[in-house]
Amino acid sequence: MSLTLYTAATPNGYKVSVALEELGLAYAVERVDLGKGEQKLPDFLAINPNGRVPVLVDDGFPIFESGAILVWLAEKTGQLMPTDAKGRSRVLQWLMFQMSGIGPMMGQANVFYRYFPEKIPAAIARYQGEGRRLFTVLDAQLANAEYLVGDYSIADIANWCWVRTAKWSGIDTEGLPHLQRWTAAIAARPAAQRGIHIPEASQAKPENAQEAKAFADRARPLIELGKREA
Ligand SMILES: N[C@@H](CCC(=O)N[C@@H](CS)C(=O)NCC(=O)O)C(=O)O
Repeated sequence: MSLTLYTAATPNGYKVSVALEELGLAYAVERVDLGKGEQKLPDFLAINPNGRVPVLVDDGFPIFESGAILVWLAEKTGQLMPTDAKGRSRVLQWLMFQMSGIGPMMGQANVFYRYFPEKIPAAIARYQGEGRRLFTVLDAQLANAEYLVGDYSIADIANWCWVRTAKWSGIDTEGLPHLQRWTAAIAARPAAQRGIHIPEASQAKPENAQEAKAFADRARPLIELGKREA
């Protein structure tokens, strides 16, 4: 069995390294330089037509979309997700909640709060507000449960890898004690601690700055277009 993770120091990439560490699987890491645009090169597009990290290649079979990778790993090992239909569905529900809500909303909050060359208060408020609303949903779910669904699962890993970066998105977790307790509990897990350093963020910092600049360059024509249409 050979596993190769194509990744970068980002929340979506960390979901997979945290899961692989938790499962104790051996894997090779191929760091993708997002700043240099390596994710858009033909070789990479052959394993992910969407041109984004992470991608896991399992014995030559490529899997893209972090949620799909987590399900693959859970099903392959029989761990981090129940095997009965209802238990599996509950985990998938909270995984989809992250993939369609927490991830995109926090991602857009980061774009408008951190990177966008123009500050658009309504856009920042919209994405931070929706992020905070989704946090309250997690907090309510965690009020009566240690983890999102029964035992620690891929749903916790997916949500945690984003929620732990709330400050960077400018989203407050004050007044959400269950979410805070859960965030700290997962942060204390050795596998989670290892996973969020694969790859090491310090190596990625200059590229992140480059990535921010590249984003600003790509966004400029869209802003000009918006002005013309207004
Ligand atoms: N829904 C995808 C999102 C992947 C994604 O947005 N990856 C970002 C890093 S977190 C990326 O590769 N960005 C580089 C780019 O957009 O070119 C997943 O969960 O795998």
